[in-house]
Amino acid sequence: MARTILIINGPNLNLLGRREPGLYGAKTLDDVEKECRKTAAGLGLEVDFRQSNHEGELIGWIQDAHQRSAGIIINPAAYSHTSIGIHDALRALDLPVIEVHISNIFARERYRHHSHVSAVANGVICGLGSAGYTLALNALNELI
Ligand code: CA2
Repeated sequence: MARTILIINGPNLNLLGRREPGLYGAKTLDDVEKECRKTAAGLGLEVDFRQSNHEGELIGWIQDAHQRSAGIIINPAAYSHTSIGIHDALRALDLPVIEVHISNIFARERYRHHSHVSAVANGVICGLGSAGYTLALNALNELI
């Protein structure tokens, strides 16, 4: 069985570390990817790390995941709160899914309190900064 974890990042996460460090921390998305690769190597996992600002592209990656991935870590960013399409794509996929948010979405605006992804995720990690990604890798390692 494939031991590759697909890590998907949604819109504007390419700006990590460059804007709003008080909210999202000082690490760039490249730094997060490096941390994920290091943790994955220790667990004997491969990582396929991606970011897109386009909902349809994210949905395409989710649809294709069953061919080459053992599980998904997804930070859907703003699409968490709006996208039935991402919810449906994850629901149709028979792979474990962990949803990650860098910030604590429940301590923020009301419109961030609900995520359409959470109902189709095996687990949700939020508010722990970029450590959420490596915690999710450890959790997925137990699930796959
Ligand atoms: O806390 C998270 O990880 C979020 O998924 C981040 C999203 C936000 O819409 C969610 O409610 C919570 C925003 C990602 C935008 O990232 C930026 C990073 C730096 C500067 C500007 C935006």
